[in-house]
Amino acid sequence: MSANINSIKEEIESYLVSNQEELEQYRQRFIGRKNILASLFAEMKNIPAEQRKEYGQQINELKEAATVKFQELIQSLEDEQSVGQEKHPDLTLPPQPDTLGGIHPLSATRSEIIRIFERIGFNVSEGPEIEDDWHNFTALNFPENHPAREMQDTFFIRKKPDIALRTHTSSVQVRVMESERPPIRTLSPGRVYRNEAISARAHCVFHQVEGLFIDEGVSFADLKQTLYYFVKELFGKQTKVRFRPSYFPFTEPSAEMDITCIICGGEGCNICKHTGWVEIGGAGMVDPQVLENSGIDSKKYSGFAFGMGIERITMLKYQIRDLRLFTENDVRFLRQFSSLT
Ligand code: 2U9
Repeated sequence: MSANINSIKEEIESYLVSNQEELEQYRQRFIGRKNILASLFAEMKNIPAEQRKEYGQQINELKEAATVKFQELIQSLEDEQSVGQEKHPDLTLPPQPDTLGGIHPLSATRSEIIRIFERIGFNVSEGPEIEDDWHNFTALNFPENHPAREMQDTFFIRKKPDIALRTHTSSVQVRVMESERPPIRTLSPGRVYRNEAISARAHCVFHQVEGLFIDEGVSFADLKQTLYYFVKELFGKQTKVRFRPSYFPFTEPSAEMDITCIICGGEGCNICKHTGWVEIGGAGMVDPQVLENSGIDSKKYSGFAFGMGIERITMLKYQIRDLRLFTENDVRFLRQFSSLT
């Protein structure tokens, strides 16, 4: 009988399966209801009493070994299936292209504007988005009762002394004027905040780029020539520029800047509301008081400044009709700009 037990033990130890069917055969033979071990248990009554205990122990060990082996066989089949998949990839399949991210259209426009101004000697300056009253308003000649200082126009973080989210990047340029001496030729791109309802044409968070040029003898002619150069570089040689008189607290004289509609070339279309012109920003000669506020001698130095919204420029350049697309992160929109640098 011991020989029989040993041969079953060997059979269990050396058992191999290569599919589910063979696994099921093993289960029926060693684990199932009418398994081979059950017949060994049935033999118990024929075993002499003095050997019965040892015999019982041997069959119990056999039963335990059969169960352990069953788990091992299940595992080996699973391993074989997954290893098989790794080992034998289908080399005839076309490669899966990697999906690469792209430059956001606002970043691309920002970089392009910076590159254009860097070519004529401007550097880039950055500053805090949370500003004090001095740098955002007072140094820039905003009177005490100016509407921009109202809660409905500006996001205040604290009142008295006022701390707010900057409403323009002019605050960065005030900081440059305070810390550097002319000549100053600087560009300040960045995020700004205004308390406005979100729509297709307005947002409470948007991006500006402002420029400041201060030196001896800077004139309105320099302002015009610089912006002519910029517009032709960004929108093409054929684009024309016009200035309309305007008012800002920080510049005098001040102007708003239009370009010939880049869609219809000035003929008149929906984009330019049939006027042939579209507004792209504002500009002016820095008010002498603003220079003095930052410790620059306005008798010796003069300067010009300009500002534009990066969203607006990007919308014109790529004919985007809804500002909200910039922040929705819809890949169907973003993929259209995947070639930008
Ligand atoms: C200093 C002095 C003057 C920056 C300027 C504008 C005109 C202007 C708007 C365009 C569209 C803001 O984004 S927008 O709403 N900006 O019209 N900005 S002059 O003038 C300065 C800046 C700094 C020290």
